[in-house]
Amino acid sequence: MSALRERRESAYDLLIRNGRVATAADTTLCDIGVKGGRIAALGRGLEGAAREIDASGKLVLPGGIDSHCHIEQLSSAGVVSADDFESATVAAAFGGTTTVIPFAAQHRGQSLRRVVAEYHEAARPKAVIDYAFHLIISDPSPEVLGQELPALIADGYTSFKVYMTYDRLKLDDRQMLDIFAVARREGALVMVHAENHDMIGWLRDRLLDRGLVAPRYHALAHAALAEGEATGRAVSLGALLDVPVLIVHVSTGEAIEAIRSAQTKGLKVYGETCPQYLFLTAEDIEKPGLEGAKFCCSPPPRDTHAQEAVWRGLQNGTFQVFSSDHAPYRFDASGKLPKGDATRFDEIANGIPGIELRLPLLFSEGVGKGRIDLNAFVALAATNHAKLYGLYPRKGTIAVGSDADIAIWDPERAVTVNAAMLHDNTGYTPYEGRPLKGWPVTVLSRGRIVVEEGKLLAARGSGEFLPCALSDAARPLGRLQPELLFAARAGNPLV
Ligand code: DUC
Ligand code: ZN
Ligand code: ZN
Repeated sequence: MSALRERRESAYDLLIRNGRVATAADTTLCDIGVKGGRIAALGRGLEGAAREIDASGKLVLPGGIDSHCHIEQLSSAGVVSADDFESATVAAAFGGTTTVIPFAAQHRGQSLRRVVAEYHEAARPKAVIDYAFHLIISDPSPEVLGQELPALIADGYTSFKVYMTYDRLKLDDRQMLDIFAVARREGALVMVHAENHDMIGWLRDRLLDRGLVAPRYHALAHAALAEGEATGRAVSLGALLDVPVLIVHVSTGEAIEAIRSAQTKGLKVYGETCPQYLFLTAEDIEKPGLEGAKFCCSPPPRDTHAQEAVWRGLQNGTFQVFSSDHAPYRFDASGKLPKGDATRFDEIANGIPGIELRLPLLFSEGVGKGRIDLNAFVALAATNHAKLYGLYPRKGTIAVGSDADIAIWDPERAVTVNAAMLHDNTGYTPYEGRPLKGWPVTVLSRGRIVVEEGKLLAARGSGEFLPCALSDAARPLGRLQPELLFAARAGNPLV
């Protein structure tokens, strides 16, 4: 064998040939050469690899990033989600996702550092794809604000979620400002669950007083106005301190308007939405008996007008990211229905599964039906998540030097959703019976084949932790309000 031939044969570990390669920017017919887990070359007619995949007729896309999912998390009401890091990451991979960013969730009184260590212990032996962590802060004590949070941000936990509702998670405006001030100083990104706690509580109590306990009343208590008000307030709190904010799981026109109007003013306000707000409505929660509990999440699915507003928000760039908010609970007393048949709407565990179907749903109904183009799909599925959370360009794109995290999609594959075909541990899917077109058939993580033609090939524990960098998205505008400028002159250390 000549020296030249030997050199050619060892050029790549893997070649993906003849696929239509799409990024958030463009679509090209080309080959991808992978070496040492990274993309080593993009071009036509690449040669010399130990293994080749023929992607003729297929789409070759960056693996998805699901930056909002709850895995092995104990809810604030004490219910454990159905998936562990193995079942959740396997399900994610089968749906074309190669990175997840779940939460290390602090309950009141807990040390954030300890919480993070526990989530690592849970994830390390089980994850089959790569993962980072956001923090959930429910107890912004002086210790958390002054020491734990800055140290954790420096260690690669550069985003955190705060809640404006839920009895055991809710922060008041003052606590939110305390956390925003730390985010500003350290360069971290704040994610906000925006619903007005008192509006929801007031409505809930009126409904319960009247004996109205069925799941359908969950959607009534979580009024669209409660989400709109809290979204506007979160935007104002961010503007007061010149802190970028990301409003998560946006479901309604009122909230979309608040986000859009802030963006129009030039504020760094970002939006996330999820499959449940495009593909479900409050009518699903009205299903007979307790069946509607399968569709209860917060905020709840709303009506077809809200669905249209969410589609428009995806089309006009109000939303940067499309995540699952995967929060799976089994349909029994261990999960959704803590009091069995006697469970009232306000006792139902909030959350629905979606980690595997997130991208097939958006591809089929978005790209397939001409609502968004393929490059917008890639941005919403992967690239923008990596940019917002400090993982770009290692993750979220197909470029020389990036990790070879790739999903090869058959755009013609027809699939009818049923719970038995999915890989999570929920036991049901809210999307049962949906006909979809387009499916990820081969999924690679750092060049390793994780899923191929319906088979899992990656080993438990082969996923790696990803520390996140600070992102440009989280950098303040530098436009201080007069009140804050005054405080800064007076030497306020938070400014
Ligand atoms: N709402 C949340 O805030 N988190 C998990 C699921 C849900 O419905
Ligand atoms: Zn939330
Ligand atoms: Zn959530």
